[in-house]
Amino acid sequence: MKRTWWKEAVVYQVYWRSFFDTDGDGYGDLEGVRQKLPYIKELGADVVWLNPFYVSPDKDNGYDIADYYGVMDRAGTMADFERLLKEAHALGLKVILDLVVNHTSNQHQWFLESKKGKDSPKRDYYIWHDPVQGKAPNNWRSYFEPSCWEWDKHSGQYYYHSFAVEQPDLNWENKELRHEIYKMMRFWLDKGIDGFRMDVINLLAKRKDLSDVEDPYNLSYLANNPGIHEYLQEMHEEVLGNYNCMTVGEIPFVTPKEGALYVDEERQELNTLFHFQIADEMPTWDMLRFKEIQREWYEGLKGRGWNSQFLNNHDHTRQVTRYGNDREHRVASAKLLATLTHTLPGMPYIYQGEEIGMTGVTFDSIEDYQDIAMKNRYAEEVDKGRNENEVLVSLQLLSRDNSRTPMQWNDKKEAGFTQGIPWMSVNKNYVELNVEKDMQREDSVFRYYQRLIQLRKSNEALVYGDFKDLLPSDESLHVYERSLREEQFLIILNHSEDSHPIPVPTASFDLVLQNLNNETSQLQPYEARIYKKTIE
Ligand code: TEU
Repeated sequence: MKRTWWKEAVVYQVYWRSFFDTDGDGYGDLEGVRQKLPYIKELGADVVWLNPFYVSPDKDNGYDIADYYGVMDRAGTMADFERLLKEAHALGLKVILDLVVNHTSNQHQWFLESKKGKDSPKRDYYIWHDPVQGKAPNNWRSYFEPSCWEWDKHSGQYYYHSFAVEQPDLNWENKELRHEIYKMMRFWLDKGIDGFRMDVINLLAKRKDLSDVEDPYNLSYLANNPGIHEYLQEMHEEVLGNYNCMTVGEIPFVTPKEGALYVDEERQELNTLFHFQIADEMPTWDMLRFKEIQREWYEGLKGRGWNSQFLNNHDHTRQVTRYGNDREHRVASAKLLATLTHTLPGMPYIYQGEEIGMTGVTFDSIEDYQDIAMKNRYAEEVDKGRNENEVLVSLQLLSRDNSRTPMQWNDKKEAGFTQGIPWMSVNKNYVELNVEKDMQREDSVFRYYQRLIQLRKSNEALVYGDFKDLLPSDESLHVYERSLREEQFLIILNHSEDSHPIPVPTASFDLVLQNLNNETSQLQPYEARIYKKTIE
């Protein structure tokens, strides 16, 4: 496939509010990100993805935007952002921003105007509907609420929201609105940013048929509706095609077949995507399903478009807790998971803290959780009469707060994250598990990430190479090849707690990276090895 800078890049995701606080308000900030750019550079990443920092009442941690052109006080100022961008570029790092255009905050001027009544000039910027037989138009749920419809007494209509009540969905059928969004995108691109991560971008087009669905809990009806590809092609034509930028769409509910429609290079929509087949179908590790998903996406996108590899982000429990072993095999399993995301076909994404093997958290009380998705779900279930503790326990493993605890920089006060009171409690294991400690050790998770990233950078086969799963039905071992012309890599991962003999011949290969100190041919629990062969 055509070579591009972003296909070769490693992205580092910065959830700035939990990254580094420089003004003592307990929230990370843009100035904190700027100060830590050399750290990200040292790791070896090429692109920094910043979660939303626009003006926002912060009901959903910045995903409820009240002004797309400003910076929220908690994050800093526009001057802070400009300085951060300039320094990132000087270090050779690119910066991509979160583009949240499926919805705004209910405090956005557009919504305040739209809400004034049926005659408002902005009424049609959002999706309003009359009641049907005195009730909401249908039984559709939203991500965060039991119904996607919210009643507005003043104008006597319901408005539509795919997420919280405070996040009304924009009406993409309205041409004027679409052009307002394109204008805003140009504003940031003209400032010099290098692209966008596009929040739930496949939700922009809504279902026309408003009849009830059989299973309202399967939210797939919110996504991939007719019209979506026309919007994305228009966005490409109006904006994206005129810049040397990258786009990664957050695209829940897609199979490889539908996914290809978003990223096929001929179609001029998006560059790459996050699909959620792993996150949604695998609450815990499921080797056979994982292998199948990888094979299907590889086949589905081969020669057409580019995949992305991630196992966690700010919405999903930290990978070492969810898919590894965050106790006695924490270091080995963190490295094994890194090996996976950096050697499977697609771009690797590192979520802050993953590079030192940070773990998820369990808080004892619902009061200690902040996540709107979890809190709303808790209230809904408890309202049904379910036992409070049972509900809490059922939501803990996948709570979004698992990945949102502050970055652990050192063993000082609040892990070196803030001089104030952190907006969210620091994980208690920071005394042992922190950046400072990891950087001092040659065998740490951080050092392993550095080597892995360098290996990928110096071997095109790990980026552009063909992929072949050598043991599709083994439940413990994941063994695959990446090959390009004369280069061939063999990746052997023991994703299990038992030891196993190496299952394929390795005599003609050189061992180039290994996560454990083991010279035998018996793979230890969570052992990962990368072999390389140069074909004569
Ligand atoms: O997340 C959307 C979202 O909840 C899904 O993509 C979900 O992660 C997926 O279906 C797997 O279950 C985005 C943001 O990342 C999130 O933080 C926001 O709360 C949400 O959109 C609303 O903007």
